[in-house]
Amino acid sequence: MTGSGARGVASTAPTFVPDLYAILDRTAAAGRDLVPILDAVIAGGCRMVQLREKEWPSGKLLPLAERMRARCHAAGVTFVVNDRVDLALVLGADGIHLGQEDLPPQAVRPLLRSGMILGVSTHSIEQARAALAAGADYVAAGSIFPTATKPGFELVGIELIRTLGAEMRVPLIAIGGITAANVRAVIQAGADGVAVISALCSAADPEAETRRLLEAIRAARAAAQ
Ligand code: TZP
Ligand code: MG
Repeated sequence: MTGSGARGVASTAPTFVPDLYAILDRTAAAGRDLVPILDAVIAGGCRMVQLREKEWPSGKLLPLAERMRARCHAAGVTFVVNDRVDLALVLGADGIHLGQEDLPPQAVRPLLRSGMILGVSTHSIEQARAALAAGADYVAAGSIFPTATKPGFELVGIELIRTLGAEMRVPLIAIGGITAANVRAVIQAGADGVAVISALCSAADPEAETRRLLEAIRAARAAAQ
């Protein structure tokens, strides 16, 4: 369990705090260097970061990923790689995040270092249950709200969080269109945390935005107690 009282990953993984999960993506950052954004979200108090890259091949991504991993580890921040199991292993990342069209979690788990976090993106009750049964350490569910990061992507709505919050035994992370203005409703619906791309990557001041999101999450939790 984490200090927040939310469900926590019961593995030997390094710090895993499922409150604010910052997903850093070059496209969402409009080509801005991700390293200063990473430094800003860490300075703002974020404890878990994912590198998401849909365009660059892994060889091109490696130097940036190594810099990001080193900074996360120096700060005690959990560092997860999206999609690319090979890169996560080469880097010694803390975890890997898989989508519905990536390699299945059952196939990937045996490749991972002991204690490595395996997260899975889901878009329905059935997918979330399957991810749990496959041994996911956390389940992400979305898109909760409309988002430019995945335009036209199926909206699952906050109702899915309400349903899954009652039955997931691992941290439930809401994703999709989440901002400081709407995060309260998502946490109150039962999410342990939220994953955020554009609200952080496109923020003029990602450190201040991180603080705003964390404050809103903590306020929502406090109100729910
Ligand atoms: N999966 C479901 S919605 C989404 C992903 C990766 C995009 C979330 O991005 P944003 O910018 O935080 O809405
Ligand atoms: Mg994927």
